[in-house]
Amino acid sequence: MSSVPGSDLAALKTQFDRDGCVVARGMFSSAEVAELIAAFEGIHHSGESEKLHSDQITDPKDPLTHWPRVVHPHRFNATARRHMLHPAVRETLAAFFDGVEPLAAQTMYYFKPPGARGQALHQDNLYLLVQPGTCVGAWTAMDICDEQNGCMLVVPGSHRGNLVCNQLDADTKEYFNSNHVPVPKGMKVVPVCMQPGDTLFFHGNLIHGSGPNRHPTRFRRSFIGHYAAGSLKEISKFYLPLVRFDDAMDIEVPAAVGGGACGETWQGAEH
Ligand SMILES: O=C(O)CCC(=O)C(=O)O
Repeated sequence: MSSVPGSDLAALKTQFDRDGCVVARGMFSSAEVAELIAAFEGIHHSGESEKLHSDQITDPKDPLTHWPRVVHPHRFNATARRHMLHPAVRETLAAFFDGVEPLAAQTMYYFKPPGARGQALHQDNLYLLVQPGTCVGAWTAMDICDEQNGCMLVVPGSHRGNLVCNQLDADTKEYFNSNHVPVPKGMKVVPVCMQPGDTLFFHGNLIHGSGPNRHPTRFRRSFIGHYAAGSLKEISKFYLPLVRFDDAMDIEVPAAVGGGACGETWQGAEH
């Protein structure tokens, strides 16, 4: 029996192949969402996330200085690791990878408090450098996510294009990253409204990001995993070791060298 709640895997795959992204509703139960929220409140209050985050935002007036995203929590927190290896996520990814077992490469947790900047449009494969194939993100909402609190923004169909190396400057008042990928001609940016427990799956070449959280009181918390098909031959060293879904052993593959399609600038970078 499928572990994917109420979802038709074939329909999810059809939409994923067509648009480069799809929302699976209710992937995580409300108990699982509550468990993740409690674990990350604990990590936040322990001060660990400020030591571990990688963005180096230090302006005391910036909400992200006080609520930095947590990078790679599966490496030190058992709840994050267990949810990274969620059975319904595994089953969905295996369908997207045409039956090849997925491996986990990364986790992140964004608190995105009121007033926080968003993340300008980007493509994850530029950073993960998965070869052959692609990485896939599984982004699970902990809160109601809408345009007011900075929901995810996607450009459906953009996964069919190449990685865009010539990026533009992003408005750093609105976004915490400094570059953005322009929207290809004829394509549109679409907001993805989600309920707690819904998971957005997205292809590594999909252009995506999020706007600022303009809501006066609501956080926009999310738990994110990045994955690749087990047939991959290399990935950026920042994402090694990879983790099998049975958690029996970590997997090493060669680290990508040369920075992929966009050259050295991106080598080993994180996103
Ligand atoms: O959560 C966000 O605002 C952006 C996350 C993202 O772009 C990603 O996980 O690749």
